[in-house]
Amino acid sequence: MQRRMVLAGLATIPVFARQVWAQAPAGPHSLPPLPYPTNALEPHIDTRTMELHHGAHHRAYVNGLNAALKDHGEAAKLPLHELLARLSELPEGIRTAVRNNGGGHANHTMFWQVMGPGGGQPTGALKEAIERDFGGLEKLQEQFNAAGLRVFGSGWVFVTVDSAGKLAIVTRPNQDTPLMEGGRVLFGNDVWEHAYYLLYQNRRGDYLKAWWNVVNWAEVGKRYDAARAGTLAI
Ligand code: MN3
Repeated sequence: MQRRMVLAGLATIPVFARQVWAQAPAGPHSLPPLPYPTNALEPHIDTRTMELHHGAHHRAYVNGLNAALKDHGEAAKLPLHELLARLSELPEGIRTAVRNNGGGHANHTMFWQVMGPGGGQPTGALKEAIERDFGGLEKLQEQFNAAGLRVFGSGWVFVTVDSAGKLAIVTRPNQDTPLMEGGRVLFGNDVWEHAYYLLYQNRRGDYLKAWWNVVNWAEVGKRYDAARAGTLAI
């Protein structure tokens, strides 16, 4: 029964991803389960996009990262945020693979967490920080959406948080992340076409606007508290 369920899930994953999965070495990193069903973010993010994005794209980053670390025991022992902060210390032969796949693993692990079907609004210390650093949620959203639109090609738009709780909007190309400079990500949105093309086609601006409907502010608030306590990792 268990096996049949796993195979039924596989049917939704394209052949290329199944092949990567079959060849990938086990661990040390693994694909975290989605914290909600794949249809939970409808109508803003469609089920098929979620299935492919989590089950194929994110899975490929995890497998690529494990493959890169296969013969590098010391690097394989590091927690992901530390591995990414120490890219320059890695052997040149695996640095690009770890940057792309490790960054992809970290970015998507964060991305699933900061979304949810509930919506809500920022509260407490997070709400105060948004007022202080952006002049309110609407202004944050405007600046964040504009920054996301300016990313040429594939990349991410993030709100970073430092240990004092100060917030800032930054963008990064490809699967780069502020974790690579030792920074911390409060939340971020994926502006690779695979994140929105099935539902929004080339209308990235519409996707950026709609995405705010699925931000899980309770979870972002917990991440804000963790950042100030020094315990936020990914
Ligand atoms: Mn993605």
